[in-house]
Amino acid sequence: MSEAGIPCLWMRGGTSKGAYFLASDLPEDPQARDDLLLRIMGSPDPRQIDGIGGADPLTSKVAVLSPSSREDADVDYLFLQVFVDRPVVSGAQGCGNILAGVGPAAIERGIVASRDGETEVRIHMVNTGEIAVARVRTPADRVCYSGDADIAGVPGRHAPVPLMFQNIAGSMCGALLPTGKAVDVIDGVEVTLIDNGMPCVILSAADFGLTGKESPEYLEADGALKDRLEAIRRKAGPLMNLGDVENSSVPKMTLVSAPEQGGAIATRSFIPHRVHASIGVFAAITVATATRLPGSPAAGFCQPPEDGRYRIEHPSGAMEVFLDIAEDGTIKGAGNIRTARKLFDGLVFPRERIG
Ligand code: NQM
Repeated sequence: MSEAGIPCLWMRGGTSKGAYFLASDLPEDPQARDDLLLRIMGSPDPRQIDGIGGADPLTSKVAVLSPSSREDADVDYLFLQVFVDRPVVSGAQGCGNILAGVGPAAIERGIVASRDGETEVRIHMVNTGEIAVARVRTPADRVCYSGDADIAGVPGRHAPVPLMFQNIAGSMCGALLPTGKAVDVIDGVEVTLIDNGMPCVILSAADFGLTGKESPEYLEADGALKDRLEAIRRKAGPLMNLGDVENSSVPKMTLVSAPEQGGAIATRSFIPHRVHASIGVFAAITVATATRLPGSPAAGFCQPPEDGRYRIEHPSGAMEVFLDIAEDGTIKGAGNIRTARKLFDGLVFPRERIG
């Protein structure tokens, strides 16, 4: 017998797309929930043909929302990455792009009351335990998705959703530099193992014989490169306090090189097996942070911008992230502007269990 439809908001958050659910509409047991999400997305299957996933890690994402369990937040947001071609659902990372849709979705679903004009939504990011503050346009108390903000990787202009974060260092690794060093050497390659919101391994593209400006398709077709990066990633996992990362979406592998569009640095990000069409929000903040570490493969490309605005170049343009830097050089906070859009609101019908 087919299962009943489950209320689901399908939204674009930044340069990603995902299914936004109320926790109360999903099974409480994590294993039953993950099994259901795999069937909803159509995983494991490289085409996700029998589900709503878009056959790409950037469009196979889930946000689970509930009224906040914390006094200092309005909504709890659990991010889940549904792997496309493996039966894996991982909560080992947050996602700043899907985060952009959380404020609007929380208002749409009545978790957060809107205010006439603009509504500030304090979001408890359950994966990392940190708080994000989003500002959502709400003229006449309704979420407004149209506006003038333009983000690289998304056609057209939309209402801006400014996001601010504090104390995101060591979000998953326990410390900004989990090995205590700005540079480690793995398999003979100099790397920076760093987490300012997203666990990332920063590597110089030149160390792999690359310019760092190659297209995602070109990089994905290079099996030898992918094998080398995956070998380094597996060794980096335990060093970053992430344990065995075989079935984990972190750490991300970010190749860096000199900027060529006036930005701070150029990037190509393996997330961790496919190459990102642009770059994740927390990943960009983490790369910007790495540019400040003497000796890092990310250092030396840019003069630190005086206003703290770092443009991180990526395959579809550049993402600007803001670092709020204290006088002693520590990073107090970070921010970014995203856009989001409600694409579909309805019931989703999961595929039946196979076998
Ligand atoms: O780093 C993709 C995305 C992301 C993550 C990924 C993200 C972030 O672009 O904050 O947004 O790295 O898997 O959605």
